[in-house]
Amino acid sequence: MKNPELQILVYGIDIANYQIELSDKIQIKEVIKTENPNYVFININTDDVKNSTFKINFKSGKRTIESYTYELKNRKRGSAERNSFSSKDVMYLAMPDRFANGDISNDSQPNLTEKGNRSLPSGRHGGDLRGIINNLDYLQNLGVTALWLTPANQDNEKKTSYHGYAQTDLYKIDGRYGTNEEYLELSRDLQQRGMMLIQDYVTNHWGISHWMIQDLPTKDWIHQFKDGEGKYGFKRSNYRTTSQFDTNVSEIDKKEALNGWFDTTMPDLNQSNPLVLKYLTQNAIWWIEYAELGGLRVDTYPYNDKMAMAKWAKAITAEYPNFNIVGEAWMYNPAHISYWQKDSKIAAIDNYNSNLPSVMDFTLFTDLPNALKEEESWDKGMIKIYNSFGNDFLYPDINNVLVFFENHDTERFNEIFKGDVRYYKMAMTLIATVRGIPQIYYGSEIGMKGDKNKGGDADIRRDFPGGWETDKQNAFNPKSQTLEQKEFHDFTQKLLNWRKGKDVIHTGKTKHYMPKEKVYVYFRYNDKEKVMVIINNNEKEQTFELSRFAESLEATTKGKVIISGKEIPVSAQNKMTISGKSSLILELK
Ligand SMILES: [Ca+2]
Ligand SMILES: [Ca+2]
Repeated sequence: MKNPELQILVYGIDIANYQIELSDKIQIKEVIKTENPNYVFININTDDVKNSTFKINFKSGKRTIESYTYELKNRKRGSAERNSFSSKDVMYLAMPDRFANGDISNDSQPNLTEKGNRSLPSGRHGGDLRGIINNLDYLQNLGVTALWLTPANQDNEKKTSYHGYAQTDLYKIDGRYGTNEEYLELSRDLQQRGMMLIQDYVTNHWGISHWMIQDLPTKDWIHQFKDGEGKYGFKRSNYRTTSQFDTNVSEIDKKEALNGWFDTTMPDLNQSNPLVLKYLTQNAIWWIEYAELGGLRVDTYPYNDKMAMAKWAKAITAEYPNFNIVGEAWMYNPAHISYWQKDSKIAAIDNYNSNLPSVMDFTLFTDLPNALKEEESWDKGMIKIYNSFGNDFLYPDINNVLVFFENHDTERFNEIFKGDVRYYKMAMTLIATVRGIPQIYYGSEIGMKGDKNKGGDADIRRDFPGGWETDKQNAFNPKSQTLEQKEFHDFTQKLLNWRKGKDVIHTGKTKHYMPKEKVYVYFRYNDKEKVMVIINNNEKEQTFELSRFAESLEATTKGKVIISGKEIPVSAQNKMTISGKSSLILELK
């Protein structure tokens, strides 16, 4: 690696009471001991290591009590330049437990507490990596190119562990999903298809059953509150992460936001402890290298120590200069979100640079369904979408922003609009043609619903139909999709596959025109191509003069309709008609 320093954590009863020696005359730079004698941290310089393995010997006087063989693998060829996700890609978010069960023999594991039980909405349903590998044709044909899985590492909490965000072993895939080798197999299968795997990384917290939480290396490994509850001083976060940059903030609010726990089973990690930060950094790099990852998605980004996270992102991107990392900064103001993107001028006011390449457009996510369902007025309805893009100047790299209308934590879009495919098509058209990286959520492409308000998180994370052998219907196979599923699916498939080759969408500029009569029009353009997008949220068919768009249309005479392929006359001298509640994408000629 570019950074030759390595910290090896050794765990064992009273291990700190022994002398430590390395074989092959490898020099130890430093041995760090903590108040817990069961841990030692050994710093070495890997440039000093000539062989692929060496021994760590633990001695008492002249006697060797214990010896461990450590393997140092070579870096994989080309790993520094591996392709990472960008605006060329479409990201598909799936939950491994809920997508497909490809191996019923791993549903329950003797060493893992929660057993497979599909009848429990928040239980383990048995989905796994094999199920995903078996359905890669489906994803590839759909037109997605990047697969974001919610955490697949071991989460051995007693219940509701299926979401994976309370990890108990950061170096091991959960046995109910498969093995580390299968995770690598999935990544390689994806790469062979020109696709990539994105890991969901959690720096803010681990599961309370994590072996290191059960025997803390240092008391300050996690945040504990003197007036908190239980053995570990639990206090819930107030979730007010604007405290990260609020110049008027009170210390108590800031402390409770950043150091409070995300949930009772998720002890809040102290990234300002250099040992914690080193562990998180080395672990992330290990996964990128081992599993040949195409990117990271970082959970609960603004809940972390921001100075430590800037170092974390810098250490990773120093090893992998093309590597993309998107942080979940779930905030409601574009200035607040843009603060977290690398080289943000907003953050520079605060003398801060996150080094984080990508963020998520949570304001568009919030505005989009409202815009489509509200009565129009001065500040309501389609104008919300127009106003949302008016904030693009705040982002240092607007093409590296995730655009989405739902994820695993939000109400399902098709639930909000009662399964009305017209709304889905308008929203999909928008996220597939505006700047940024479209991110879609499993099942919506076949019209899946789920009500978070009534059924909680489990209801927006239902099983994909056809992923289980006993399922009555299989939506993975287009031939056995219902007519309704087919309408969602075919539209998505055509749109995403069209988008694949379109530089003008990936990196082109945008020019948009304020909505009139609930019709929103924008153009994506570069030196070679021009695409016109029209979204009509009016129930009625709309006919309008194109002269208002003359500065974009220029000498255009016709346009090819995506998805039908039909050519129609389009010019600034003519009118255009678009049917109610629909969208139109035109490649202009
Ligand atoms: Ca299984
Ligand atoms: Ca925190």
